[in-house]
Amino acid sequence: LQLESMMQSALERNEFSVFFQPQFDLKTKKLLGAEALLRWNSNRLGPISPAEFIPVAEQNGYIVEMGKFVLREALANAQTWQQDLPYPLRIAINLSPRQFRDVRLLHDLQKFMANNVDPKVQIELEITEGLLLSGDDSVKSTLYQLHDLGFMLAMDDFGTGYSSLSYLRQYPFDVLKIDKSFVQDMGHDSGIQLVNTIISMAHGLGLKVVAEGIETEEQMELLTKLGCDVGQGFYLGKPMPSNVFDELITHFR
Ligand code: G
Ligand code: G
Ligand code: MN
Ligand code: NA
Repeated sequence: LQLESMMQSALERNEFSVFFQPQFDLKTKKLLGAEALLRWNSNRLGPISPAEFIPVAEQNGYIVEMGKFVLREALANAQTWQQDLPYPLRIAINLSPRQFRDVRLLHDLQKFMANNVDPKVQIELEITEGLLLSGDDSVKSTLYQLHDLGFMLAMDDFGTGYSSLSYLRQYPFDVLKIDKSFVQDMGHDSGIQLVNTIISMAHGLGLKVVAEGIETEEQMELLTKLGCDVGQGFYLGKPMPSNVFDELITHFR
């Protein structure tokens, strides 16, 4: 209840910011882009985790305003970064179910896309499995419309919900993000086999694979050997403020 009332004024007080966690091509080691992650540093309570405040914002609908803020910040930075890069930069943005179902979503994203002056920048929308469970036709139709508008679509936290890989065939996903729990289970042979199977099946369905939660060199090397396309995790880079990402970009131009 306290969070809820504080949230209303937090945007105006500039308590929110967007951090960027780098994603790397595991074969070439090139910086591909970043996942945008919302951060809240409350004047009263200090840093509050999105795991805590996002569910509240989903409940009261405030997530829609927050989402626009994230998109605005992410696109403004991406345009600047793209000017320094000889290849397309990809920025991933999380969409929670409430945002996805909001009637204004398509219109807002379309507007942002039109103002995104550098068409090289690719925007990837991360969606969780839970959204697909409803089997709702409007979800499918929205996914196709977003894809037609030029957004890339990623299935986030894959494996933590109930959907299967074959189920993904019905939707226009470009990317599958293996949940960090699977990466952390690669200490066992059975864990490695599981990740291997997910990667092969995803590739069979024409999806690129991003592994998240890479915390060690061993995990990165195993995933590279298994043919995983993209890596993300504390070992490769923590979520960082945009001015720190500015610095990272300079090594790849
Ligand atoms: O960055 P961190 O691991 O603390 O994020 C915790 C959770 O909050 C993750 O599930 C992540 O997807 C979600 N999250 C972070 N930023 C955003 C955002 O901008 N929008 C939405 N909808 N979820 C976010
Ligand atoms: O649900 P989603 O995948 O969007 O959540 C991303 C979350 O994972 C962010 O909160 C981010 O801070 C966190 N994260 C990113 N890299 C790592 C990692 O290597 N290890 C762990 N434990 N968490 C990570
Ligand atoms: Mn995510
Ligand atoms: Na995830």
